[in-house]
Amino acid sequence: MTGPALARRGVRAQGTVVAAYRRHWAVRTDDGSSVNCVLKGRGATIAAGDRVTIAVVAGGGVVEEVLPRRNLVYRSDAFKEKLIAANVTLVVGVVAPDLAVDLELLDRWSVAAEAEGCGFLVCANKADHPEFAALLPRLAPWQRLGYEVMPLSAKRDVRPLRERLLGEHAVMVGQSGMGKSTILNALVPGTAARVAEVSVALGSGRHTTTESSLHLLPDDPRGGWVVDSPGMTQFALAHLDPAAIPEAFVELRPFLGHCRFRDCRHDREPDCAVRAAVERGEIAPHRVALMHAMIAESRRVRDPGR
Ligand SMILES: Nc1nc2c(ncn2[C@@H]2O[C@H](COP(=O)(O)OP(=O)(O)O)[C@@H](O)[C@H]2O)c(=O)[nH]1
Ligand SMILES: [Mg+2]
Ligand SMILES: [Zn+2]
Repeated sequence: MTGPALARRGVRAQGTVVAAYRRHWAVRTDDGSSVNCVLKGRGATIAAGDRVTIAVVAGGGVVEEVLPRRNLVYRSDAFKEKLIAANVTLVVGVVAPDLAVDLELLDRWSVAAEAEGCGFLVCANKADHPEFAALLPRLAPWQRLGYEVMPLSAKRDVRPLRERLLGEHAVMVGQSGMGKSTILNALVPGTAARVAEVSVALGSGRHTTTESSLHLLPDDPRGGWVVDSPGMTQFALAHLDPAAIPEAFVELRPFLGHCRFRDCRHDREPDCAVRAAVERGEIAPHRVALMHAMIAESRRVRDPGR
């Protein structure tokens, strides 16, 4: 335990989970102490960003209660769930010009953000890179959907992103190598050292970003924070309710409820408002194809016999 005095033994405190490793959680109490905690009882889901009540005991703390959360951003397929963060207000998808960007991930991140009631921002990093000019036009479709695409050079100046993140509870997602850790280090100096310290304290013994970690934005009176998540090559959202998935595609919303059949799957039904919009060129066909694929993923997990 480090930091100011309030978190003395026997004292109860509220705080925010900043890192998780197996059955251990690093909690930052509201008075600024860092306490390495275990859970009382079993079975609770706890993610970075969760608000918890802890009791301080010899050598650390015990999580007594996870306070109600506004949302939980996580990935899931038929085999595993990977928690990313709780109480999120903004998902930041990081891409860069020097690696092969899987653009389907951008759609999936935007769907995850919409499904959890968050904003979505595309951060186009490495603006100083010679190939950057070729990346921006590829991101235009997300701009047309209404999402902000922010060019950034983490190596030169992260201030535009910092301004945008003030007061937000943000998670950065992206493939490995896009620059998430570099961005975070520039936003919150000393991050790499702190991640290493926490991972040693929690017994992971690894100094890499294998789990999500939460970092307070310095000098933000509104208490903004950013979560760095491990690099990912897939982003499955099998836990989403199939019926809620179309709503998470922003451009479909104006058409939902206007099909002939109330339970229209927007597939082969006659008088489908969504398909009509695709045919008029108002909706990109690949987004509707992804919607169908995500609904199928979700159904397979709910009913593996299908
Ligand atoms: N040219 C350039 N390189 C960057 C920038 N940001 C990160 N990088 C480099 O990209 C590589 C991957 O960065 P890292 O932060 O580890 O990516 P992560 O896997 O997403 O966390 C490193 O070699 C960084 O130095 C940038 O703005 N410009
Ligand atoms: Mg990283
Ligand atoms: Zn329809």
